[in-house]
Amino acid sequence: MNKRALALLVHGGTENWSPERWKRRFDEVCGDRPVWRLPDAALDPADIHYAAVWKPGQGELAAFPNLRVIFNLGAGVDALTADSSLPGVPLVRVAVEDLTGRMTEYVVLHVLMHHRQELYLRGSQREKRWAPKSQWPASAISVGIMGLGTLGAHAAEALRHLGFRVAGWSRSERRTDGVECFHGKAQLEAFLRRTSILVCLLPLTPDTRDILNRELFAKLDRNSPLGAPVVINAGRGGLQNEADILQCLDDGTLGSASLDVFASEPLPADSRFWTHPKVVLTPHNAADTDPDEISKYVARQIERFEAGGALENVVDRARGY
Ligand code: NDP
Ligand code: OXD
Repeated sequence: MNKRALALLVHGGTENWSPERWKRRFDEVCGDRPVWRLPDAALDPADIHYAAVWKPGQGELAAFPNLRVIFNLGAGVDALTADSSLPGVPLVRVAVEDLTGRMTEYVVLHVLMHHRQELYLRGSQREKRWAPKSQWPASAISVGIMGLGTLGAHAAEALRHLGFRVAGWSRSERRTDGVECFHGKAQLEAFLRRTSILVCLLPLTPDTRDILNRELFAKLDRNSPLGAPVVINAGRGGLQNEADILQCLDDGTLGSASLDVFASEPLPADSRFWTHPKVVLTPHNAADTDPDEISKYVARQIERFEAGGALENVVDRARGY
């Protein structure tokens, strides 16, 4: 009997999300399992038992009557949970060492960039100005990470080893060595009051949408050597109120920001974020999901599932992440 087929729906539009590249990798790791890159007019939708997807169109997955499992090819599933016709089968997300390590690199890079006054120093270099300002130690800076899950907990550990005072905020109570842990709405203000560099690694859900807004920024610590606080968002664009960020950078409520994600991606050419002197912008590449690693991860999970084993990293649909 033919192995149950897998449909590949990849709509990222960037080099890492080249559908041809993902198809080649899935063909290699799936052996004799048919892998269909969609759209393909020759496909009978009833043959599809598994779907591996990145930003599928609304309703695309509902076309497969025999679907057993959906594998999201990234960590965040907001593009899927937004689809009201999403089949009620298990939805598996990515939570692997490779992706986690990449996000920690991004977080450490950007925390250090603001802590070590890189925006000022690059400006000095452009102007051939030899004028170092005094530099404080990492221990003078309190970093607060919103989201203490797979990514947040790992980044917290790396920052702690560099000497930063690290706290985290989650939905439920968490304990992480050397990290001051806060949870729930009731503890959010205390978490913000002690935070001078805020890192956001939350998933986008109805509870977290627009959470990064003026009211929240106004509660951050302004008494650190940085002066005005810094925001780093690598979660999702929908977590941030973009008009508030721009206004807060302009009026000094925020000192600077690193933004990897935006409400509209690709970021429109007329966005002020592109040229804002206090913004360090990256094009949603804080942590790429690697086709080599993730195709193997999906193939392994399918083999285990067909052998009667449990799927890993299944999304809790009620929580939305
Ligand atoms: P996890 O599900 O492992 O962790 C999510 C964390 O957020 C948990 O600590 C969770 O709390 C917390 N959280 C969720 N909702 C709330 C809430 N309402 N209030 C307080 N805390 C909340 O996710 P990951 O760490 O794997 O990934 C996080 C996000 O990072 C992804 O959803 C994705 O959007 C983004 N991402 C971005 C990438 C990029 O390149 N820019 C790459 C990869 C991911 P609790 O611990 O109690 O469950
Ligand atoms: C992800 C992403 O969620 O790359 O994995 O944004």
